[in-house]
Amino acid sequence: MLPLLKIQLKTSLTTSTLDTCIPPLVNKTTKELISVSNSQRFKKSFIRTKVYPNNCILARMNLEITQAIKALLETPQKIVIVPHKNPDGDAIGSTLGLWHYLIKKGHEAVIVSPNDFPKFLKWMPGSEKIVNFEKEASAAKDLISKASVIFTLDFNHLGRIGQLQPLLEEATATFVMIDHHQEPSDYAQIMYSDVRMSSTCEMVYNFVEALGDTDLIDPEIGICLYTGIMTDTGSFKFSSTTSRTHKVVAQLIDKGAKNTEAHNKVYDTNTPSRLHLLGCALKNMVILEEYHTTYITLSQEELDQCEYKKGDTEGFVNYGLTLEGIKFAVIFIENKEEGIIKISFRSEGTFSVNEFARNHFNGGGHTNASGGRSDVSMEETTNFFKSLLPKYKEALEA
Ligand SMILES: [Mn+2]
Repeated sequence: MLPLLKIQLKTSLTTSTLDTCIPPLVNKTTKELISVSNSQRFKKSFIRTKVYPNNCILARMNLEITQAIKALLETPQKIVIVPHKNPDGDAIGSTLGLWHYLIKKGHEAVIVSPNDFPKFLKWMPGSEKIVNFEKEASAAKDLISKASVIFTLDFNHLGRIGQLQPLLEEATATFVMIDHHQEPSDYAQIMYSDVRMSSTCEMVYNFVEALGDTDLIDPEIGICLYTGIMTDTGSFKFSSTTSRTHKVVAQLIDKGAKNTEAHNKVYDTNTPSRLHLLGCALKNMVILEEYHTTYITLSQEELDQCEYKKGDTEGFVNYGLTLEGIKFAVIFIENKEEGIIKISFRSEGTFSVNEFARNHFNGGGHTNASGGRSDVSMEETTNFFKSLLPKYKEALEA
């Protein structure tokens, strides 16, 4: 993989003012940019974007990135699009939205997912064409080795793609990252990384818009992007939701995305066993008022009793935050097969569960939503978790 052009948009601007601003002009053409980095081929070189005024959201893709992408996609490419392992609504929505768009533009494109995704996303147009690496390893290998461009969507480092990691590390394609997670690693030659974005789907909209192609957005692209924005913003309620998010969603509805259908198909497809599992989770909820914290545990035995299927526990962690005065909610889910406890963290306000997960549970994510893992037993894990809380007492009161 040759470093072609490193561009990173990574600033921590306020998201309180909602108007968009135009990125500053860059006085270099894409050819110049590419030749600059070609001369330093094996050096890791970032071309950083300028600092933006402190009171605006850069809602659109910056000019340098746009130029680089345009140059890259000028001729038909063999493209592989990769979401993270255990893909969620945003990962599947963004890869499918981009896939439909790239096909329309005349590229050969395919989505290779590290593993399967939940049933409540399988209605999305094109989802049946996604290549599942766990089931079709040799086809996936072949596609990745022959790709000229690899898009990685909704994750920030190659450790998030499980068994696909070594294949992507060996790939000779040009990498494009589109992602909104914090602290992205620098494997991609072109990085469209912006932690202020509500979702990768919103960024794919920006991507299509920057390339001047909003006319190509049809009901299929629209519903894919709508669904990812909807799931990643908790139906437009998380603090990452801006007026720009609503404007993008409005555009998608105008383009034919059936918004009510997306809500029904994602949220109103419970099975009795899933509701029983939710009941079990809520029964197990422990409330630590002193620390404005709640946590839920689900053992493998409890999962088995409720005929657990992938995706069944999606969203359970959020129930803790619906309690008055609770700022920090956690769910610990045992996975006997992998020998780990999978953990999801959610917070309200300024308490960073990204840092918490990073510092103590081999994970990370966003300020208000992150994940992690533990290799010891459930009891040891929750005891360790509780032992950490006094240190954060003040932060959890803020
Ligand atoms: Mn996302």
